Amino acid sequence: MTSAAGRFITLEGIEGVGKTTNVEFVRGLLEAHGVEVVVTREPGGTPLGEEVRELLLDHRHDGMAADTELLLMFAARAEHIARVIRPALAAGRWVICDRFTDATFAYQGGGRGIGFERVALLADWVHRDLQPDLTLLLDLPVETGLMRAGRRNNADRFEKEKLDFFERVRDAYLRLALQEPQRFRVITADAPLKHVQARLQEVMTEWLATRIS
Ligand code: T5A
Repeated sequence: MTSAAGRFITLEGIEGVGKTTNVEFVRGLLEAHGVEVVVTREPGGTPLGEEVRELLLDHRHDGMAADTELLLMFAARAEHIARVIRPALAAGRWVICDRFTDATFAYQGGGRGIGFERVALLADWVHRDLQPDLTLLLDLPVETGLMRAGRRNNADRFEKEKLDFFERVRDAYLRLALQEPQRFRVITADAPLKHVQARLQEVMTEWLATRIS
């Protein structure tokens, strides 16, 4: 079974919600429908983007100006769109991306306090008509997410932020979901993994029913 055109699916949420874990689960669901899938991530997804990611996450750059951070996110994204996302979609592949521009609205717009308007200006410049077809927003309380993420060593520059930063990020994500209910599906991630994945499967099955023939 194949689709006529590529589709663009993103996973979003604060640290530790389970995006990376569930990207693979969603890939499996799509491949079971015969869909050819490209899995990628932001910041990153290209050699240049992965180098920008290192700059963004590295503690050597603690205190980076919020605008620098914002522009680096979009610089990596411009490369990612040109080299990976648009070519894959044009070839009829489906793209699953671990974070995209909603993360910039949430982290830089909400968390850093830049606001949605300036992020929207850059989004319009960098990718105009390109929007995810579906965004799976995994949501849970900030403390739970940070506890899960904190099981790893070497917290990066973002993971060292304080609780109120992540509360603003979570709040921004939930506002985005309210603004675009057609595109977003909010999945409660504060549950055992098998429950989260059962819900993801339900949501994906319903969404795919109208998109794959
Ligand atoms: N960023 C990114 C911006 O500020 N602006 C932007 O525009 C973009 C694109 C790096 C950082 O960049 C920032 C946001 C980030 O701070 P990242 O590496 O994608 O981005 O993000 P992280 O959130 O740091 O990735 P994490 O790995 O912390 O979170 P995930 O991917 O959501 O979580 P995952 O899957 O690694 O799971 C974390 C742990 O929880 C367990 C897993 O096994 C793992 O140990 N887990 C569960 N445990 C119990 N129950 C469940 N249901 C579980 N699901 C997963």
